Amino acid sequence: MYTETVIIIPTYNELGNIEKLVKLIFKVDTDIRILFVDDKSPDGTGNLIKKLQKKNPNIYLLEGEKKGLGVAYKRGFSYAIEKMRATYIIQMDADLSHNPKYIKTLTDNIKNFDVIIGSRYIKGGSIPKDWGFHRRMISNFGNILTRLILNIPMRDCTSGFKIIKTKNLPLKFIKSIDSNGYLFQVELLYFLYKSNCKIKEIPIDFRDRTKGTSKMRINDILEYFTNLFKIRKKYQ
Ligand SMILES: Nc1nc2c(ncn2[C@@H]2O[C@H](COP(=O)(O)OP(=O)(O)OP(=O)(O)O)[C@@H](O)[C@H]2O)c(=O)[nH]1
Ligand SMILES: [Mg+2]
Repeated sequence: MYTETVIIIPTYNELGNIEKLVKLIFKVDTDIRILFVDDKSPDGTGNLIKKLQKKNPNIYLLEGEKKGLGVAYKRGFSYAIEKMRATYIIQMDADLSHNPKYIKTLTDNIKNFDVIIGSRYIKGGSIPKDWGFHRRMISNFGNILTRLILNIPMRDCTSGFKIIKTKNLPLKFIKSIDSNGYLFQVELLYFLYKSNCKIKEIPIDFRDRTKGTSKMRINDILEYFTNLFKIRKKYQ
């Protein structure tokens, strides 16, 4: 089986968001494949996805134990590359923070690049107006520090909304990723940058989730800063 584009969506307790998300994605592109990676969500997200699969063969589901976002993504990437033979992978959150309308912008722009990032921090992009001081600081400061420590030009290094040409993603690299949370995005991006990929950022308006709760905890933030230097060393 060969597939043009696979959207990988990790889910943990996203029951309230899945139906709307799927509907909006297929409104943008009827041929696209969606690969959900669900970690046995207690709220029954997996069962809902199985129900939707019966109506639409373009929906795929990988289930596993909860070991964090990075591990879930690794499973999804391996499957999309090895089993589905995807040419492009799109990464996207399930909570409707990433407006599916940008899928078209990503697929339109990838032709002449290796990676297109949906970016909150370039001109035309935005974060929610009601984000409190703390959240703004963590996200802004986190991105600035990441750029400085890794010496990379990208403005939004932690974005979870991007498209990647899979020819730039050897399975050996995917299996070697050891970052979780936001850091998964950074390690992936740093590897691609170090492999001389052509990377472009396009502006997105990032919205806050309205349903479900955030899974990011203080541990993730701590892990983030202690591990930036490890990543730099790993790919130098
Ligand atoms: N499979 C899997 N998915 C996860 C895990 N942790 C988070 N996710 C999913 O990854 C995506 C991003 O997580 P979010 O909780 O939205 O994190 P965030 O965007 O930083 O925080 P909020 O939007 O404020 O909730 C969502 O689709 C989550 O359901 C996990 O351990 N396993
Ligand atoms: Mg979110």
